[in-house]
Amino acid sequence: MLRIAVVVSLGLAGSTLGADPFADRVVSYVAGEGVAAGYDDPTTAIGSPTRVNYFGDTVTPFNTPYWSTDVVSVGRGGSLVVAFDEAILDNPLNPFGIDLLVFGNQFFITDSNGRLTGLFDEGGQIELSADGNTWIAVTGLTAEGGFPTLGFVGITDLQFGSDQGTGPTDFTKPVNPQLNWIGMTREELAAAYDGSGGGLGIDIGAYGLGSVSYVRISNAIDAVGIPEIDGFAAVTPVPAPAAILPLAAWFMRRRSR
Ligand SMILES: [Ca+2]
Ligand SMILES: [Ca+2]
Ligand SMILES: [Ca+2]
Repeated sequence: MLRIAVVVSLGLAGSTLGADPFADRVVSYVAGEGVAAGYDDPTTAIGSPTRVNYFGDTVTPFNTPYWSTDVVSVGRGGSLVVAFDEAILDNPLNPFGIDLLVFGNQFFITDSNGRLTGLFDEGGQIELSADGNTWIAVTGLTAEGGFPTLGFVGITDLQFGSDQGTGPTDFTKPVNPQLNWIGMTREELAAAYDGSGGGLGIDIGAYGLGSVSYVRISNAIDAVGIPEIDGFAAVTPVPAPAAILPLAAWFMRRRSR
């Protein structure tokens, strides 16, 4: 009996079961210059990214969260630091090597035929830290430079988000970073998300980090754009089938005794 209990607890240690995959605490926030009235509540970056916006509309890559109860702005010269209670790990089982997802309120721009032509990205510098003291800058990526949020799978009205599709997307699953979305229709894009809720994917291992507990978003004093931050998520590892099956068979043998 004792032996079984130990095995079960080890099994849970590798998952997010019982733990919140989202940012847990605001460490500091400086609004900076140019922030619109009311968009200075950093607690809007804690917990799950927005699936249904303040007005009851579904969040899609074409209808992103924009109300002050959903997102916080990082103005010119401003910064936001959040902390995770459970450290984000450079787990080799994380899809595409991506360990951390940053959710802003960027959105895709479409042409008159509804095909994707660009991303409306208002920037935001990202830095990572294991201890809250030593920071590593994320290069070549911006806080609003990732895949815009998709709240549900099977949405009919992707443009305006008037329906909630067939079920929630996974905010801990990254979109394939190699996805070439230029020229796609809205429907093709949603299908290519493959159940993911979007977000900017970061491989913390690429920056020499084995774990990250703090994330800082900042904005230069002379920046053109002012980004909005909606949330942060740790990626859920996906064990390879070869690793799962023997373990599952072992559990079934135990249970049948
Ligand atoms: Ca990684
Ligand atoms: Ca924005
Ligand atoms: Ca939010």
